[in-house]
Amino acid sequence: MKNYQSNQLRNVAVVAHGGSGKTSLVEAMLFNTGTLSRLGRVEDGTTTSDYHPEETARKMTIHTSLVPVEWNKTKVNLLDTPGFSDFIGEIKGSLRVADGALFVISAVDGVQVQHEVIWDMAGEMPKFVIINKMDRENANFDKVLDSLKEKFGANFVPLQIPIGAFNDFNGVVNIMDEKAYTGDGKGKEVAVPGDLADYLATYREAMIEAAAEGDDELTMKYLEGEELTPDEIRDGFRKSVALGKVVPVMACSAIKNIGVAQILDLIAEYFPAPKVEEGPMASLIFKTIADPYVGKMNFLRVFRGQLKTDAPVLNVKKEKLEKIGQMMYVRGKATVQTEVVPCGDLAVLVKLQDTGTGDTLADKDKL
Ligand SMILES: Nc1nc2c(ncn2[C@@H]2O[C@H](COP(=O)(O)OP(=O)(O)OP(=O)(O)O)[C@@H](O)[C@H]2O)c(=O)[nH]1
Ligand SMILES: [Mg+2]
Repeated sequence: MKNYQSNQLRNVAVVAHGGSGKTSLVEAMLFNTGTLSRLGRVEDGTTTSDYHPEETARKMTIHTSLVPVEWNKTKVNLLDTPGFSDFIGEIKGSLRVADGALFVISAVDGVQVQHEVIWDMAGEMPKFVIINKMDRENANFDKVLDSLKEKFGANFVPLQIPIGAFNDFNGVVNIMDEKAYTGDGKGKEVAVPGDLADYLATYREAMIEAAAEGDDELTMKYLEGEELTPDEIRDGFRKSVALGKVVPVMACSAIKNIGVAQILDLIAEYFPAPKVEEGPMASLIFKTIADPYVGKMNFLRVFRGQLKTDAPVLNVKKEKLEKIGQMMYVRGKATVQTEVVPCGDLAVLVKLQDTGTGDTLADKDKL
C-alpha cells in the first residue's frame, strides 16, 4: 500500500444496528477496487472484515476491522464495527479516530435501537447515511428517509436515490451531478428515468439550500436569489457536511453491489479529510488485540506530525519509552510493513511492551 497525503485520506467509522449490512458493504467497496478476486459473503465466512474464528462461526462482527479501500486518488480507511449491543465499546474507539460516521440502515427494517444509541454517541461529528438492502422485498427508501427525519431531526438530504426497489432495483441517481447509473460495480451511465424527475428536482433544491449554508458568502448569494455555480454547490455542500449541518443520504445494495462504487465516489468527494496538525508526533491507540500469529497489535491514528520507525516514542500516560519494532498497514488480517505513517492515517504497531487502548504516544523529547 502506497503512502497517501493527509488530504487524500478519509477515516470512516462504519456503524449500525447489527445485521444492517456493514460488513457486506465494506466487502463490496473493496471488491470494486479490484483488490479481491471475488466478493466474500458473511454467510460463508469469506469477508475481509470478519476474519476472526468467532466471527466466522457466529456470522457477525465482533472486533472492529480496519479495511483501507484505495479509490481513485484517495484511501478510504473503513472501520467496520460490530452492531451487536454487547460490543458497543468497540464503537467508541472508532469514533475517536474517524472524521465522520457512516450509518448503514436496512431499507426494510429502518432505524433500529442501536442506530439511535450510536447516533447519540457520535454527537456533532459529520455523518453519512446509507440505506442498504434496496434489493429486498418491501425495501422503501422514502419511508426510511421520513423516519430518519422524525427520529433525529437533522437535515437529511439525499445525494443518491434508488432506481426501483426489490427485484426492480437496478441503479442509482446522483443528485449533485444529475446522472443515473445502472448495473453492478461501476455501472453504466444512462438517462435519468422520467418518473424520478420530480424527486430529482425536489432533492436538488434541498441540496443547493444545504450547500448555501456551508459558508456566509454562499448564504448571502443564495438569499439574494443569485444562482450558485456547480463548484460553489459542491464546495458549499462539502463544508455543510463537515460542519454537521447536513447529513447526505445514499441508497445501495451491498449484496448485489449496486450503487456501492458510486458511494465511494461520494465519500472521496464529500466526506471530510483529516485535519492536519504540524509539530511533534502525537498519536492515539484506539484498539489493542492479541493476534495468534502477529502478537500484540496496537491500532493507532496519528493526530499530529508523522510517525516513523527510527526513534523510540513516549507513552505519555504511562511515562514509559517504547521502542518501535514493526509498523504496518493492515487490511483485515493482511498486513504490509511501512516506515512512516503520515498525519491523519491509521496503522498498527506490533509488540509494544506497555501500551494499550486509550494510550497516547508522542515524540520522546519534543512534548
Ligand atoms: N438482500 C440483501 N441482504 C444483505 C445486504 N447487505 C447485507 N445483507 C445480508 O444481511 C445480513 C447481515 O449482513 P452483515 O454484512 O453481516 O451486517 P453487519 O451490519 O456487518 O452485521 P454485524 O456485524 O452483526 O453488526 C447477511 O445475511 C447479509 O448477507 C443487501 O444489500 N441485500
Ligand atoms: Mg459486520
